Amino acid sequence: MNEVPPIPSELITRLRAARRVAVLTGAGISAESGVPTFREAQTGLWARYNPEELATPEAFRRNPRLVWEWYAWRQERVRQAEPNPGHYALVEMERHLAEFILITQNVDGLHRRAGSHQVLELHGNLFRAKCCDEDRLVEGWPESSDIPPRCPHCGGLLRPDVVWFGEMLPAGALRSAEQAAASAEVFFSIGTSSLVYPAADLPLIALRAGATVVEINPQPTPLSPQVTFSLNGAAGVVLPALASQIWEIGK
Ligand code: BV8
Ligand code: ZN
Repeated sequence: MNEVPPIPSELITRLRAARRVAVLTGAGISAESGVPTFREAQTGLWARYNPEELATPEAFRRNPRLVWEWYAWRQERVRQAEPNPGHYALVEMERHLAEFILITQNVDGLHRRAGSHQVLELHGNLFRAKCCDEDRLVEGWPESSDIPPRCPHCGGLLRPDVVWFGEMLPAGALRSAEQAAASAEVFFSIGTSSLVYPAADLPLIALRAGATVVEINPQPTPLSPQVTFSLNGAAGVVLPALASQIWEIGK
């Protein structure tokens, strides 16, 4: 998993000439930071739960305490994690390109912690909470034994500010992501199983608009047969190698 796969010279040429690049990331880019990917088996007391069943409004309605504690556990995992070379290579990419947008499905906030600025969070963020009744962000709440805690404004239940299955994505972020995919010269799909919609549509929008689409993933995905270039390796290995070959970084 740690060797750098061959990077086609045609891809290097296109990236050197590119002015507009868009990137879609999934849980795989945080794997090398030690954050488990969304679909890999969960550990410890969460082993018996399927994330796709927990990340739903139904699960929260049925057992708000269980769902809140699952997110608290994930927050703790992320707090102990650090961005990895894959995150930092994307920060470099943003610095070198005239127009660059980073669209993420991840809710761990690691892209911003690494120093990326143009980030669109399609599925929200683990570290933000919102009131179920007022649907507004809540920055803080008084210490209490309530799990989930209560909204300090109206007493309603608080929930993580993430997009659950069956919920709409933030309209502004999705629209910007679709526009970026439609106008990018090069579109990267990195560390995602390409199973979840509408995020999984973005590389297809880029393809239809004539972009060069590059997938970086150690495993094949449903997108793999359609991309222009497939780099079968770990993001934390492939992205730094790509950045150094394009911008001679670290030479
Ligand atoms: C919506 C936030 C509509 C919460 C998440 C049938 C067909 C089409 C669509 C649907 C359908 N049935 C249902 C739907 C809709 C559904 C959907 O797409 N379901 C899928 C499963 C079929 N979508 C939704 O519900 C979306 N909303 O459609 O609303 C609507 C319309 C009208 C009115 C109301 C509603 C909402 C989707 C968002 C759900 N929330 N997360 C949380 O995180 O707790 S999605 C969840 O999956 C994660 O957040 C993650 O972001 C996302 C995708 O997973 P990945 O990031 O790809 O992670 P995964 O583990 O799957 O894969 C990791 C990959 O990394 C692997 O490929 C692995 O090989 C690779 N990898 C590993 N190591 C590395 C690596 N790659 C690189 N380097 C490494 N080192
Ligand atoms: Zn409230």
